Amino acid sequence: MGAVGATRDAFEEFAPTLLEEPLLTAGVLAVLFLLLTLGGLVVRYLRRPPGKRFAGLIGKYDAVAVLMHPDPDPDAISCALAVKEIATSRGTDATLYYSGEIRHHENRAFETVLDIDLKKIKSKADINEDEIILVDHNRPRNFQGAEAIEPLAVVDHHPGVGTGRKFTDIRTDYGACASILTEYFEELGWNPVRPADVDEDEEPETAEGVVSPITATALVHGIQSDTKSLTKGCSVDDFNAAAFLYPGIDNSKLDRIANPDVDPDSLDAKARAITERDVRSAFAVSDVGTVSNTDSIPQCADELLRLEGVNAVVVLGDKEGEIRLAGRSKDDRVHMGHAIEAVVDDIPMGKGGGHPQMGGGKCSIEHMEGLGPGDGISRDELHERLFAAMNGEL
Ligand SMILES: [Mn+2]
Repeated sequence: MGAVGATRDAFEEFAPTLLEEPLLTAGVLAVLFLLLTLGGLVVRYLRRPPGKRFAGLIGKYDAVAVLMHPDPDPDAISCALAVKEIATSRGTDATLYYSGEIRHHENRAFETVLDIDLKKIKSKADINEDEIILVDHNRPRNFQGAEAIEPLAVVDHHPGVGTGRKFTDIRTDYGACASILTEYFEELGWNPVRPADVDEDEEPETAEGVVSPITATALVHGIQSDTKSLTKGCSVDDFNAAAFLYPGIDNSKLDRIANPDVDPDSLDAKARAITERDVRSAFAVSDVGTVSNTDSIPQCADELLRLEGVNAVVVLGDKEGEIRLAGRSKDDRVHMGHAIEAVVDDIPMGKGGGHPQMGGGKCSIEHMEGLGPGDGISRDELHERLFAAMNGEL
């Protein structure tokens, strides 16, 4: 007799008992039904899309802090806005924090045109809430007490090992973190609303199920600015997210934040960067002299990198006794962050660093000229050292 036969025998022995005891039968069926239902619920719970898990988690708290990375950009700011909108719909207060500066005139235009309330912090003690959600970065950095923070949740598209205690969603194939938050809205069943449909007095951002035009416009700009208008480093998900948000875009506001007016001083600095450029083979250095707005220095570097045949560029300028350097490289031989670091390393209090394609640094003119232990270097020598660093000679 095989195993099947044995099972059948056992069933035949058990079945009559079941038939004789209707109460027992009902009991067994009820328990079975309960187990199946519970199992189904658990499976459904585990399979909930991240947007629903994220919203459910935030809803458990009275208040959360949303932390952007230092010197937040449109992607980070728009993500923070989206988290706030989700939190508000769940009755949770959300306060948006950043460290550093809101730099670049595009980012400041973003903040003012969209009338966003962001709180600047210098240390962990400036954050009032116990629970912290990180957007567009996965490890808090660049302020006092940053390392001690154990975030509740992390939503990001950068590589890294930072995680949230209860929720982590890092998608490195996405061009913008804003695309991830946009998907959360989709998963929650929310839809963008046409700007004309919104009554200005009515605080639309609290309406559940509706992505406000401010947030939709911000997210689109976040996607555009992190992907060079969907031309660089983006995936189909970024295109889909932009398409989803499209009906909610406030076109005039998007135009104002994407193409802000340029101040005359920045335009002058750009002109000097172009005319004063020193190009040697594939590298360029340009000294724009004294500037009123240091944001113009990296913009000059971006502009010069567009010059045919130039693969790496450093622009320097000064403001209030401090020299700022901004470098860009599309040359695999030049790690721009390391190059600038090597140049300012010998100057007391000099700071430099960055990524392979993008680097920056600063040093005080006083220290450069030799207050410190070294003999000091002149501005012309600094200029020469930049070429040496790009050539890998430092
Ligand atoms: Mn980003």
